[in-house]
Amino acid sequence: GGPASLSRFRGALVAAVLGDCVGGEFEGAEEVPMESVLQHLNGLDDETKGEGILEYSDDTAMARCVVQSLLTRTGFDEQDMARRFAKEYSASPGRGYGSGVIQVLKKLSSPQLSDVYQPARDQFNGRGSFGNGGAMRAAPFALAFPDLADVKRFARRGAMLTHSCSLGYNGAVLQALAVHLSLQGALDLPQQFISRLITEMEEVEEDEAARNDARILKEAEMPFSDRLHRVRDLMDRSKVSIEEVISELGNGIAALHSVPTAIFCVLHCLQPRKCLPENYSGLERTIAYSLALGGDTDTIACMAGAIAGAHYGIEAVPQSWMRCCEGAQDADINAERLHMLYHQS
Ligand code: 8NA
Ligand code: MG
Ligand code: MG
Repeated sequence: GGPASLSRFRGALVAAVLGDCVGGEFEGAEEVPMESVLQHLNGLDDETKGEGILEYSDDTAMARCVVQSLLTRTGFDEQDMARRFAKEYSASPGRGYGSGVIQVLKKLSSPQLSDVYQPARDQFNGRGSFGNGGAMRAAPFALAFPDLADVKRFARRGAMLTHSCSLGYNGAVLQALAVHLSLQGALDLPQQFISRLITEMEEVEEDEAARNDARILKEAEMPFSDRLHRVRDLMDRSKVSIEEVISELGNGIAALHSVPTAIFCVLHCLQPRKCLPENYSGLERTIAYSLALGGDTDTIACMAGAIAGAHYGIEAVPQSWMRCCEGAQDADINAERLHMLYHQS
């Protein structure tokens, strides 16, 4: 479909869920042979398996709260979103949440709470979390707001409900930007896509608070922009090993070690790759490749899935994968609602 077509919305929201569900199998694994990935994915074609075999985790649980909040409030409402996060956590605490964020989610359910951003600020001795929990649920912001400034602003504020460190919330801004650009068809020109992300993130990271956080954590002055330059360098190379991707970009639970990685996975899989089956669509390649990196596989595949899904559209999503993943049908229905909201505003 054309820019911001319904197919792209459906692809983005559904593929994020698929990435989370199929990625759960390898979460935390240090090494994941491609053979194991392909075996796992081939198993999804098994017709005897019914829907919902693979459960979604915190990534999808929180993204669903973001979607419901944006749709119900027809825009960003931090009180409502915070309430939904807290309610979802208390209803299903076993979805694999990060060990720190659980404290925030418990505090957010307190009726006495006056500032919904305060629990996140209290994390890690007042430094806030730099985990990828804000970024993993950022895609819906790109699917609700057509305006780039809104996408940046609301993705940031939505992430700050749990992640007050700039290395956490700026990961969410980057992820939402990547989905926004992909939705417009920007991945047709990959070089321009990455340059645009670098320009945008350089502006985002000019911020004094961001510079201060980077200094304290002994990161590059503009950590996300720096990593995006590494993504561009890796893109330009004819051969890149999994080990190099991991050492250059990371595969961990920090937003800095996973959002640029997810973006790289999408860019790398725009073309067919020798290590991946020829009959795979670009979207299937992206998810399979994300899993083969190991580490925080569910979250990296979820983020890469959202960006890739916005590019290839729902037609690139295998029906058999969709049938196996909990929440995929809901995501498909919600994508249509977000598409309407996006085109209304
Ligand atoms: P979070 O905010 O609890 O952060 C995740 C972890 O990052 C924390 O538990 C800390 O260990 C560390 N961390 C974050 N900020 C700081 C800081 N300022 N100083 C020191 N340590 C810090 O949770 P989140 O919502 O960001 O969760 C991110 C990931 O955790 C997601 O991938 C999610 O799926 C989940 N998860 C991951 C794994 C895994 O093995 N990769 C396992 C279970 C859950
Ligand atoms: Mg998870
Ligand atoms: Mg994860």
